Amino acid sequence: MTANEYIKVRFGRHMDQCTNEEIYIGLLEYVKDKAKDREIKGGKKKLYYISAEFLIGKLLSNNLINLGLYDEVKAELEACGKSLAEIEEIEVEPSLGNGGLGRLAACFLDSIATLGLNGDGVGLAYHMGLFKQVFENNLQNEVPNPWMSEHSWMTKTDKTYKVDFGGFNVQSRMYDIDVTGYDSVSTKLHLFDVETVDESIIKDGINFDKGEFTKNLTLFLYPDDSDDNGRLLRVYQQYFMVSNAAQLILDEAVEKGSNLYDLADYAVIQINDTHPSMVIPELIRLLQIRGLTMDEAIDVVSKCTAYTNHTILAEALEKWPIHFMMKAVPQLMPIIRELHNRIAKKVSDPDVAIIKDDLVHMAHMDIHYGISINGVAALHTEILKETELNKFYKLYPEKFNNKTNGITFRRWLLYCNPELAKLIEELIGPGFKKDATELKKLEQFMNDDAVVQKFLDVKNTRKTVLKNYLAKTQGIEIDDNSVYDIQIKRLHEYKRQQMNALYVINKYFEIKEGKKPARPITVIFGAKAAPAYVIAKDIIHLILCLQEIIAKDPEVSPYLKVVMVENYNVTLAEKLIPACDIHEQISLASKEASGTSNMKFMLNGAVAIGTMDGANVEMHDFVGDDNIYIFGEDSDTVIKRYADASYVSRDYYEKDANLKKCVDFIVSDKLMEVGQKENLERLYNELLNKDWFMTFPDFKDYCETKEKAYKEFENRTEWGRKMIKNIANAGFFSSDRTIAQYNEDIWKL
Ligand code: GL9
Repeated sequence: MTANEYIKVRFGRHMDQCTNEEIYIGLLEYVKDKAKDREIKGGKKKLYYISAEFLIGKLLSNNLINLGLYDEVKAELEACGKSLAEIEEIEVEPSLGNGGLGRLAACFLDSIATLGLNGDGVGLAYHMGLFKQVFENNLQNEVPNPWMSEHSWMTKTDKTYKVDFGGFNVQSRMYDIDVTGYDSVSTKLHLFDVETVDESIIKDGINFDKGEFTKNLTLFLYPDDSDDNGRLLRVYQQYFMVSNAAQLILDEAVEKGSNLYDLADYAVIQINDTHPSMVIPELIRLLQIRGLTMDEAIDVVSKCTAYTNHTILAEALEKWPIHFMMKAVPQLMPIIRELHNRIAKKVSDPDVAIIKDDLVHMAHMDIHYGISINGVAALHTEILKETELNKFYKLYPEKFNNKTNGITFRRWLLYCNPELAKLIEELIGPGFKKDATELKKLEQFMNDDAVVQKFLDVKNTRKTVLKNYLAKTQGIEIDDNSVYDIQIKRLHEYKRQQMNALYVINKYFEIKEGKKPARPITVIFGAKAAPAYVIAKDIIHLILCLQEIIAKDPEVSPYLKVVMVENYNVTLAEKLIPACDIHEQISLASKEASGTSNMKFMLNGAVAIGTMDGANVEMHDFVGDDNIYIFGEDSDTVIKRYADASYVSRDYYEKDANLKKCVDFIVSDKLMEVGQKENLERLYNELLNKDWFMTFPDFKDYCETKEKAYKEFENRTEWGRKMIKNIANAGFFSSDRTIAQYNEDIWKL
């Protein structure tokens, strides 16, 4: 049945008689039906990818592409005067993730289904997602981001579980989202919700009563954890997620014939960051209830779990106070103590203990009791082995492995940049759609100027698409003849948006002094700041203030434009990335575990300016010095600076007059005209007295490297060759490669 016929049956009317809403609902159901036809006939062993975040983005087009229906449906719609792009606007993007970690989980699900692997995602159905960002008076405000509606990708199942907390229990329900593989099977993302959740307790912005756990459990992702109830809520959420996952895993294994002693033949669990770590004691607990001894249960579970580390920042390596655990999940504490004691008997070093100073170290539990621990890029894994987790590496060298991140080329090329996909297909045929390494064949065209011009033309087309999109959706005007310089990622000091902002100030002064750039520059930012992360919000404030004063300055605005897009999300990324000329990957070396937008930009023919950090290092290995702009101190230097505590930001400020001038501008009268004194002074003082992520030592090199990049951008043909070199070498960064490696080394499905 075609979509048109399906809709006719559903609504009793031909497509051209239906509203866009009706067509959207019809297509949604049509796709669900088609996905059902392809449901994987599972083998014995199954992967459960448990994650607090799944940043899935809109699904309609993605699913149509993966099901091979995209062109057909698009044509059907066009035949009756409708446009898929307009229908797509009806879909609301769920904000079930914060950044790379959540988007990675979504790319992984796509690749798992595409490779035909028996694996499902497990997470939570947050009603309001993270939050929706709105700007007011140059400040970030947060409001709820509801996305569930009667007609959505979620299908209500009849699976419900009881989850016990200290002093009360709740009833859960499982909702499923189909995950369609590209020309392959479909699998599932299971999202659990609480039957008693109550959206009406949300008041002004994203505030709600944090103590009403039965009502608030699945309202938000990462609720504010600046007080005890907020932190407790996170423990409740995590336990709710893993208790449901554990019950589901055991049910499914038993259904397939497991006697539970052989659970590892039926299930392997990937623990995505430490949020799902409690799945280990929870499974042990449930196995004991089902008749295994503690010894047996520990033995069984120790063969089933694997842990991925996504960061070396201490703030993200969760440690929960015992008194929280006793309050929220008292049934787990005896098991966690037992797990702790067994290790303590063998290894006396408190640094590797599970319980230390009355805190439960979640990552430590994962490492001792799992089969694998992996980092997410080569450099990151080395840092884990040599420094952060060195003591664990010495204990279990065989458990450590690297899995460099990847992205799905379906969403990040075929869907978001059809013009580029078409050009590539014309040049090397369609094989790259299934085997990303075939992109390498593009290198043969690097010296063919006519072909190079075609890549430049596609880029220009996409720049105009972005220009029109921003005008329409955000009321922002940009010049598509300018160079687009883009930094999009969570707002965090280690990612150093503040350094990019200082560069903007530097350029503002240069223009004022008469040094005009060869071509206008458009600096685009997109970032949400965690609601309780004060300095991150101050950095957003600075950027928005710069945007305003530069736009109002007739001397500067013809040459420089700053744009901070509102509510940066997957949908915006899909428009920004294909249009980008230069992308900013400027984290302090050693701090960005991998980065994944870097890969998306590379695939879309943008050139990076970046530090030797995360996956940038591997990108550099592939394309060489001429095709990526590397600057700044390397990770060894940075790690030494931290170790000997030798960094004093003020020394740099005093010695470098240009840097001083840029930093001082943050608290100048000019900025105070549009900004808030409190925020700007706080940021200024932070940089001057701390600058924990060392922007000042890299600033000069950063400015000079950007000048070089802008200059080389003017040699259009040479630039086009750089673009091709980047696209041709992006194949390694397909999540199909990453997932194949996970399966070969860890999951063994
Ligand atoms: C992150 C890292 O910061 C990124 O460098 C990495 O690419 C991704 C995926 O591995 O993981 N770690 C982390 O905690 N987040 C990351 O993005 N956080 C969020 O997304 C909230």
